Order: sequence, then structure tokens, then C-alpha cells
Amino acid sequence: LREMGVDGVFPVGTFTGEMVEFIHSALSSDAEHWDARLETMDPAERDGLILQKLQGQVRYAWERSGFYREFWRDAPVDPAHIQSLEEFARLPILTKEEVRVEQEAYPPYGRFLCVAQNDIHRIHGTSGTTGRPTVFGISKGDWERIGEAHARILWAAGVRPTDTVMVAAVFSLYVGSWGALVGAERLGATCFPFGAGAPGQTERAVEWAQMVRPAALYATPSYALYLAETAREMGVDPRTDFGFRLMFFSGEPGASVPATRQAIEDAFGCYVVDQGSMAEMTPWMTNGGCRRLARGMHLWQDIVYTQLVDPETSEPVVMGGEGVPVYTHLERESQPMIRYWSGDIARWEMADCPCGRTYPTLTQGIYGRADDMLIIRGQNVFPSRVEDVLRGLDEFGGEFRLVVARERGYLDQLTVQTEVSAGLWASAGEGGPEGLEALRDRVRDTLRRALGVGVSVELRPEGEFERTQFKARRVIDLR
Ligand code: 8LH
Repeated sequence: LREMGVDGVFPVGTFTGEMVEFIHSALSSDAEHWDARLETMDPAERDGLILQKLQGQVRYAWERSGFYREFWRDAPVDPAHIQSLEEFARLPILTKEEVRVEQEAYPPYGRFLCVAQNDIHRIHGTSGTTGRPTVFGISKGDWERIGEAHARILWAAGVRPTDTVMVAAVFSLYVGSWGALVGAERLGATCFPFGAGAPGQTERAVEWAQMVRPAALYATPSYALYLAETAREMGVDPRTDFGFRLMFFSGEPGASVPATRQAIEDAFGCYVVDQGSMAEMTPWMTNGGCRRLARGMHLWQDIVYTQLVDPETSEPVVMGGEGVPVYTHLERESQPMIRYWSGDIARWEMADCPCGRTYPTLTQGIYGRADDMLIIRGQNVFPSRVEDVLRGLDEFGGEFRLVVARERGYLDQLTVQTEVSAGLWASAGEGGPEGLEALRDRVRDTLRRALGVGVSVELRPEGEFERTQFKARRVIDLR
């Protein structure tokens, strides 16, 4: 097209069917980018493109969604005529609770839908284990755009059409597994939707992975570690008997926690890519690392626009700072989320990545949730920091828990319960944990130095804590 003098940014949907097949077959598999023009664009030029898309998305929601009509009624800016990114940032932030309340009043979708109910192609949602579930209606066009966005981001992760991609996450309402699948399909890879969650399924995953030898795995980081542990118990070496080249993860911190990432890379002999925003924000891969990034995730701003804001004041946070990601769909016709509050904590920077992408980067990934952050005697403690310390210890037995209790009605006390490797536990003999006092003291001192606050440590035998096939829950709050 460029040889013919046709240039410019083509809206998603311009090319269909055979044209897309043709364009992608022309993409050599050592090409770094799926869409070099969009991915390496000058950031200022990209801002112009984002503004154009935002104006369209906001006006569209304003005209079609009863919810946004009401929600923005008293907004300090005119939703039909957003003039700048700064103006856009003055629209109110939308929270999960507000979505829940709206969906309860107008079930099942709330007045978010901007298409006819009949045009909903897929229904997904949150599991609703805490509180009312949230429902997402996704149109056919949106599902195709999600596939296209995920294919583009998986390409950056290093997935190629010659690869087999094993999806080892539960296939249910959870859109993580489906999102990975539709992206891998769109990219032209061989898809292996294995699933997770059924009794005995991890043992079967070990057998199948040996037989099929997929190049890539999608799961949660905790599940990958559990898979490696299960393989070893079955006498299978995850490094040599599987042959994974890469793993891409979402759903929880891990892939950007240095010691966890290292543990997975060492266990499988593969490299790791971190991904994941929120189910509501699908295409959720738009927080997505690439094969060249040692840690963290690029923000694919031209698909979902992300801003970091101060957790207290909601004011914009400058590059280099820490804040809460607030997300906005730029390509959503069915149930667009506009300025959606994640409650997560991350730091953003204009990092120089060898991949050449000019997106901002969450350089340490998402390392915590504002509501998961423990404040122990005035010090902020993220469970992911504790994880980093523990997984860096040779004696670590694979799982841990954080127990928070309140003493004397006001003093929060953190106890780290950590498993110790089976060999070490056995060598401590009948005396059990008492024989391991020196180790306990060393773990306690290492944690105190890393966290900046004193914690108690209890040692437990390897295998004591339940392993998960989904997202790990490691904080036990007794307050
Ligand atoms: C993460 C990460 C990450 C998500 N690092 N924390 O799996 C992606 C989508 C489908 C997902 O998990 O959505 P869900 O269930 O709505 O959970 C979103 C939350 O999960 C998000 O707010 C984060 O707290 C966490 N999360 N990906 C660290 N790569």
C-alpha cells in the first residue's frame, strides 16, 4: 500500500478477510512489530491519534449510553466536544462499585450498552466471589477487535504463527483464558485450550504438555510454579521434558516480581512476559510486555488509554511517579469503560526498550492493589515485595501466607508464614521447626531490611499451603 502511495493510519476494520490474511502472510516472522507505524510512533503524534479516538469514543458513549448521560451530566467539560487530553482527564472516574450499583438497578448490563442486546456476541463477567458479579456484554465487532489487539501484543511477546499456545486457565466467565485464546487464534498460532481448575487437571497438563510440546503457555504465575512442582513430583523435568520457549502471564503480580520471574524462567528454561489490566478493560493485554523487556509492561495507549493518578487526590501523576492506573477503551462499541479506576498501584516511565516501541512502561509491573497494601506501623508493605524476598531464598518451600492481626486495638502486626524446602525440614529432624531457629531469624532479618519494618516469621513444611490453579490468595486479614 505504501509503495502505491497510500499512507496513513487505517481504522480497525478497514481490511477484512483475505486482505488481512495477505497482509499478515507478508509479515516476516522475524519482524519486531505487528504494526510498526503505530507501535513506534512519535509519542506526541500518538497523543493526537489518541485524542481523535477519545473524542469519538466519548461522544459515542454520551449519545448512546443512558448511564454516561447521567454520570457526566454535571461534568466540568462537554463530553460531546472534548478538546484535549487534559480536558478529558477532568471527566469523573468510574469505579467497580458504581458499575455494580448500575447493573443491579438495570440488570444485567446496566445502561452501559451502546448496541442492541441482540448484538451481544459474548457474555463474560467477574466470578462475584466477593460482592455482586459484574457483567460484560461484548459485540461481535468488539470481539474481533479484541482478537486483533491481542494478536498484535502476543506478536510483541514473541508468539509466532508456527507456535502452539497452551492456555492453562479456566474457561468460564473469566475472560483471561478466552482473551489469550482469541489472540493466539488471530495471530495464526496453533491453539491448545487446555483449561484448568478441574480435579487432577494439573497432572493431566503435565502429561499433555510433554506430548504436545507447546512453545508458549498462558496461565497465572502461581499456576506455572504449581505446574513445575507437580511435574517434578511426577518425575518429569519441566526444563527438558516440556520445551516451552515463553510464558505470558496475567491476573496477579509475579511476572514482574524479580525472584518469581527468575524462578519460573529457571524451572522451565523459558522467558517470561507480563500482561494484564482488568477483565472490564478487555482487550486486557494492553498492559503488555514484550520479549525484550526484562520486567514490566508497555502501555499500548492507542488501544486502551491509560493514565496514572494519585490514589488520594485522583490528580494526574507525572512520568516517573507512582499511582493508580485509570483505563479508557478507545475501540469499544458495546460496553465502553471510560476512566475506569483499577485500584492497582504501579509506576510509569518512558523507558527505552530495545524493541523500539514508544509507549510508556509500567517498569515494575503492577505490584499491588491499593486495598491489598498493608500498612504496618506506618510503613506500606506490598505482598509482592515479601514474595520477592522469599522466592530469592534457597530454603524457600514454594508457598507462603501473610497474616495481619491487630494488637491492643491499634497496632497492626504482620506474621509471614513461609514454607521451608522438604529436605531442610526433614534434616531438622524430630525437633521440627525448633531445629530451624537460625533460619527463621535470618528470614526475619532479611524481611525487615527489605520491608523497612519488623515482622514475625513462622516456618512451615513444604506443601502445607494450598496451591492454586488460578490467582493466589495469600493475605489472611484477622483485623
Ligand atoms: C495483575 C496483573 C498483572 C491482573 N500483574 N496484577 O488476567 C487479566 C484480566 C482478565 C484479569 O485478571 O482481570 P480481573 O479478574 O478483572 O482482575 C484484574 C486485577 O488483577 C487487576 O486489577 C490487578 O489487581 C490484577 N492483575 N494482571 C499484577 N500482570
